[in-house]
Amino acid sequence: MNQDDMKKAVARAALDYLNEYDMVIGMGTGSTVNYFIDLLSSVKSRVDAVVSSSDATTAKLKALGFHVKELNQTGDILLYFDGADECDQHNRLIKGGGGALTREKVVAEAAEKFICMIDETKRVDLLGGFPLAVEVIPMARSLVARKLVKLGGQPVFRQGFVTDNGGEILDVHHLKITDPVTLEQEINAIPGVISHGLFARRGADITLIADSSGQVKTQ
Ligand code: ABF
Repeated sequence: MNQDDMKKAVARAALDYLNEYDMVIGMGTGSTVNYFIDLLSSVKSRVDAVVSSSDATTAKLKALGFHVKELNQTGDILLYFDGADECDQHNRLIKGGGGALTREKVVAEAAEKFICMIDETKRVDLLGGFPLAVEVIPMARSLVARKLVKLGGQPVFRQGFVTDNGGEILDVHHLKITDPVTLEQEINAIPGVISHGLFARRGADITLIADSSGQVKTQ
C-alpha cells in the first residue's frame, strides 16, 4: 500500500467518529482531509454544517454541496478532523506544510475533540524532522527569522507563498523539539508571529494511524 492508499484508509476509519446527526464539524486542510471530505459527501445528511480551516477546503466543501459556516456563527464545535505532518507519542503535532496552520489551530481550539488522521510515516519519536512552519506578518519576517535562529532553528522563507490571512511563512529546519509545549509558547511570544505549526498545548485527542497493510490503529 502506498502513502496515498494509507491516507484513504485512515480517512475511511475517521468516518466512524461521526456518531451523531446534524452536527457542526470542523475541517482541516490537505490531501488526507480531501479524501475524508470525498467520503463524507456520501453521508452528507449527517452533517449540518462545516467550519473550514482554509479557502481550499471551503472551495472543495462548497463544490460538494456542504453548508460551510463561519466559526463566529457557530460557537464551539464537537469534532475537528485534520491531518498532520508529524505526530509524537503524546499526540503533539507538527502541522502547516500546506500553510493553513493558523486557521487550523483556531478551529482545533474551538473543538471538543480533535481527530487527527495520519499514515505511519508521520509517526515520530521526536518532533522537528519536518520543518516547522511559522506564519508572520510580512514586515516582521527578518526579525522573527533572527529570533528563530536563536532558538536553534534554520528558517527558510517560503518564497512566493501568501497565506489565506495575508501572512508569510518561514519554514524552520533542524529544530530538535524536546520540549514542545515550551517551544510553542516561546515562538508565540515573538512579536510579528501570527501563529505556527507546533500543536503541543492543544494536540490531537485521538490520532488514527494507517499502516502499509491498511490497518488503522488508534493512539
Ligand atoms: C494539514 O494537512 C496540514 O497542517 C498538514 O501540513 C497537512 C498534512 O497533509 P496531507 O494530509 O496532505 O499529507 O493538516
